Amino acid sequence: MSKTDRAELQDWHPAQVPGVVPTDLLKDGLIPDPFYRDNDTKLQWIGLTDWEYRTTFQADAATLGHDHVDLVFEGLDTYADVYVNDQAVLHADNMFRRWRVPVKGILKSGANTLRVVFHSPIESMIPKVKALPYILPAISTAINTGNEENIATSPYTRKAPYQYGWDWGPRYVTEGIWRPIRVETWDALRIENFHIQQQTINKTDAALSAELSIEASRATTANVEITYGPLSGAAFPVLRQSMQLVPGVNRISVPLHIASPKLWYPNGYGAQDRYQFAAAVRTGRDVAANAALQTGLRSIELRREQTKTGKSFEFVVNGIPVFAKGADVIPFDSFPNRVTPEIHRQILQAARDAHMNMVREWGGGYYESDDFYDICDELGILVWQEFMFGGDMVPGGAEFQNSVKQEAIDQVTRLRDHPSIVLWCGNNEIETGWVHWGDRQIFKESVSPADREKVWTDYVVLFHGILTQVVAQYGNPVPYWGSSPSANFENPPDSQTDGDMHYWQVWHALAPIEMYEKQFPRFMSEYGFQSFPEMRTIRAFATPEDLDIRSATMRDHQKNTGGNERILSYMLRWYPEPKDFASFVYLSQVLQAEAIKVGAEHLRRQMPNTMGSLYWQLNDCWPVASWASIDYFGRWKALQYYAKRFYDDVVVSPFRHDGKVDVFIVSDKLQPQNGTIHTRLLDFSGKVLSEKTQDVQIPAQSSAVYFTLEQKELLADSDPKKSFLVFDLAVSGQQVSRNLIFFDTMHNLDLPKPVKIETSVDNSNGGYSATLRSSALARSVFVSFGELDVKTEDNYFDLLPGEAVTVKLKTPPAVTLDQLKSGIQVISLTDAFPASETMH
Ligand code: BMA
Repeated sequence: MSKTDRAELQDWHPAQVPGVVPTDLLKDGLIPDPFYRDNDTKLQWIGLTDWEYRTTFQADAATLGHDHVDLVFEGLDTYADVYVNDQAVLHADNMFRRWRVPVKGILKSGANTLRVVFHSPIESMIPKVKALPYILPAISTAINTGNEENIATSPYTRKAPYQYGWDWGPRYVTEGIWRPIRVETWDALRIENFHIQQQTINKTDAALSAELSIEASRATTANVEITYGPLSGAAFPVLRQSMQLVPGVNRISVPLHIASPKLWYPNGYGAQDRYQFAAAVRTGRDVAANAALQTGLRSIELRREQTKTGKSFEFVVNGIPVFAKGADVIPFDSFPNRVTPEIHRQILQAARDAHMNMVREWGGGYYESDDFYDICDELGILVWQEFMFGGDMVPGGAEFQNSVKQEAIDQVTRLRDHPSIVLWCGNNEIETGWVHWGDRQIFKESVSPADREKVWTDYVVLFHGILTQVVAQYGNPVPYWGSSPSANFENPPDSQTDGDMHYWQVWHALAPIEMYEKQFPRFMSEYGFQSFPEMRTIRAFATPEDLDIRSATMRDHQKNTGGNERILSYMLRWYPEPKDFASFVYLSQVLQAEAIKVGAEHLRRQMPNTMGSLYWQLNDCWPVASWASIDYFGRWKALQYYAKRFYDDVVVSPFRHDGKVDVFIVSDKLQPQNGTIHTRLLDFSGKVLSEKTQDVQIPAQSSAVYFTLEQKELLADSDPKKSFLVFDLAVSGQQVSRNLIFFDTMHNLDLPKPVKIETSVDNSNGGYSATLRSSALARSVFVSFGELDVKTEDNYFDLLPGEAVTVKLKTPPAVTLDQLKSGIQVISLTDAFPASETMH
């Protein structure tokens, strides 16, 4: 199956379709685990090799009896020559396109051969790129300095950009039949596409049209029947329309109305009602073709209106401005064929559980499989969908531009009936890169003014011409946005007054975490902070001697140069040095969660000036130190638990600055609420130093300061190193949000140490739970169960002195109470520091 000198690969080996070569090599025992230790650095030859797939398949008389027999490829990765019975039928050159090849004349009854020859995307492109007058700046040259001949081929190849290496992912340039192949037969006609166009949607009426493209092989009269109804329930009306088909593609539009429709809402704003639609095309009495889909009915607007402070940037769904709470999503695996619907569901459910209502599908990966969007539809997670351009400049030329245009049509028509998709965005960071990045500056200076102009023109043609037009024509109507971040050329990208913004001074430029509170963007689509995945995850790729941030393995599982040291350097600004590697790992998660909490709560407090907070990043594509809040194995980091709290619909968010504390409440609720804020100043053993209770009326969708505490007055008789504030917000007698304020960083406080946490595990009310109690303040309490796969309902929380917290546990069926009792481990913040620390 390969053209390589490796002896073990001169034979044919079984391959899985859909799949890619590395996962077959792994399955067939020909390579070690690509994620183990630094194996990724040793397996680069796979992407430098040509590979061949072959199979035989049977065609029976019934198949061959049809007028048309097509081979349909849902995705070929990437440069592929396809042969049927040794006849060339297709040359593919874009991973994101779907291909349909008529093969009736080539197939014979009985056994037929199919051969797909993949050419290394790197090796085959290098000579072509070398022959160009200039080489475009790319992400992968910046990251992979050891790149073959150091030539970036990625800008010229329509293939998942992250596979060339990213600052959170290994370089695995895959090849293979990565999406399904099938044989499709048809006679007089086939439905090429079925789509429900949402014209105008409101609570009284949904004005829709059923749009059909029908490919006919001969002139004939057809009757189109459209049936529709709620997803769960009987289908109601049938609409019939007859039409005269001509050979070729015929389009028909059948208008329809649904009175008092049940609308689809994002998570937190209402239910996710959906409808089903079916189309049947009859010639005479026979159904010649049919198709079905389901969708949700909703109106969508990207509102950008002049305001006092610039221009707004907010998503308005069914007339409701939605504060977007969420995170950026990257591919779920370096090898896309390993991602199952269960993995998507697990992580999207975690997003919903953390009160997220939006994910941004970042442009450096691949267009997700249908199940991803089905789950987003079901869970009410809005999708900011990018075209797959991750940061490389783009070439021009008709061939490349047509390929992207076709790719965009394929993907937009595949995905346009998903109500969750509310934005198509041209690319990630190409515009801001061109304006702001050092490597682009060097490039600009290295080429002629005419070439520089051409590179920019090629950018504008693609992202403000071709893609704008594809989305307008096929997009259902969903708004288009040229680049993230940008201000649609009305302002420079990364503006604080217009468009969306990525903020990376915290982290990449080592700015203080508190700088998050000095940003006032209209919509923050990226900001992030790294941490390590938990020890169980690390042990899956590292040996005991690797457990050091400077080891080759731990450096390899950190793709952002200097990232491990960066975590440590930030850590030492707030905390004492952790006592060992496991403590460092734990503390890195606490630090990340605390940092993003500062940013997220600040952004929410700026509502409605700011209308979105998407932190970088939700997930990982392999086990690694990264900005993710959920690791590769689906395990929640501290940040995911924190997100559940800081993204809750109603939060109390005290903001300490300039010697005072402004006590905000932020509410995303559509109804006003009455509540009370209970404020306590406590010492670390739980003694109440002062307290007050205030009734509050919380308007719908609001952020406001309810009162301000002067630190001087408040702490008149108390030691700021030994006391802290607790804010508890209750609505209708129910506790809904808690927040703590300390008066210094953790390493300057006299935190109690060691803290003894009493723990019991019980089996009551039909499930396991753990109850924790401490006589002194215990911060960032982390409950784990060794190698047992136990999911805790909450974790990394603060345990107030004397207060009992019960956490529900989710375990695999075989786990017993005794195992839980002997496996439970509980640590809190000060356990991470050496015993000799001055804390007491
Ligand atoms: C962002 C993203 C990614 C990158 C991340 C972390 O700007 O768009 O390109 O992984 O930064 O550096």
